[in-house]
Amino acid sequence: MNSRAAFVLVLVSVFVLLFLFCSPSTLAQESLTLGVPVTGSLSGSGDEVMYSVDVDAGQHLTVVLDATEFNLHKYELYIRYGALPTTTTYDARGGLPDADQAVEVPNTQAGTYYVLVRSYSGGGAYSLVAHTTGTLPTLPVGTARTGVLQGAGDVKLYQVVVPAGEHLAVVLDATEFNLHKYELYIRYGALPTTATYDARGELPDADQAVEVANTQAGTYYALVRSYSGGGDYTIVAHTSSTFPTLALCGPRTGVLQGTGDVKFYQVMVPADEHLTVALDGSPDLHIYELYIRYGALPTTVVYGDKGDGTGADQVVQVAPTQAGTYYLMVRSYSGGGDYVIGVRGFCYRVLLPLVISHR
Ligand SMILES: [Ca+2]
Ligand SMILES: [Ca+2]
Ligand SMILES: [Ca+2]
Repeated sequence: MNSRAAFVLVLVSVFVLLFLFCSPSTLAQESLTLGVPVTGSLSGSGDEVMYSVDVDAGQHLTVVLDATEFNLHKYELYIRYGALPTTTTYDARGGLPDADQAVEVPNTQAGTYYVLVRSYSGGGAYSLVAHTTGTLPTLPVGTARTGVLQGAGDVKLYQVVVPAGEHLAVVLDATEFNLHKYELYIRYGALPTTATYDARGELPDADQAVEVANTQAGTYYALVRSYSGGGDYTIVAHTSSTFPTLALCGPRTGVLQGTGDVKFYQVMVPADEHLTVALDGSPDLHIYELYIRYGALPTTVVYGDKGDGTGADQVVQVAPTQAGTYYLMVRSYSGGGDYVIGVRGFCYRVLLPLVISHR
């Protein structure tokens, strides 16, 4: 073999080896077990890690990437059935702006899906988990769950299963740092993103609520995101049967943790009444707010009436009422403490004549 032929042979060998090493089909894949997170890390821009997950047919498969540091880096997440995805060939890709991502396959084929985790910019540690409906975190109606947002850009996902025709409300209550800014999105049948959703919370701080006035039967997905800051929270899904209710007779007590904290109530009334709801807060030098709205949760900008007291005590009124449900929001503008909230006068005017007339 002359030196020229030897050189060509070496060159060909190098290309074959390079092809074998760099071809995606030879990238090592860690296999994911449904519901079991694995940890990994991206070393920097362009770094890629491949995973595989085996599923049965007809599942709603969700793969969730949760950067455990540097949530504001930009990562990408791709999924593909039966073959390795690339940045240009895939079945689905994550649609969130930062590091935390999720992809889903609404109706799986039986077999193996391949998942590509990629850094668009930056690197750091993450956890990755594949879920089907049986393992994705669930909000059972009426039962609060606790969670943590690590900091700006961190994302958590939940599913809520409801029958048709319910008024669904998902309430996020930061249990610390109420003045951080959190976001809450909801979507029917598919994961919401910050750009694609059915409804989003509109309160200015951490505490948020989203609602669906008249549900479809099936699964809603809720996305909690930190716009800035992090901390502990509780999250709960309510339908009208579990939403905190103000009785027409008898007040309720509650607590505002501090500035920015929010609590909600519903009150059901007949038509053509004069509804007065009074908040007696303490200490009186704190400033609390009270909002009321018919048929939907009030926000700080959309409401039927707002109390105009100068301290912790507030009153809202509606006259004449529409038949149905009014929603109340108690909010701390400054400070925190105990309060009593109740419907004023209704017991006497509505229920006493009923009692008398039945004698
Ligand atoms: Ca994260
Ligand atoms: Ca709160
Ligand atoms: Ca008071």
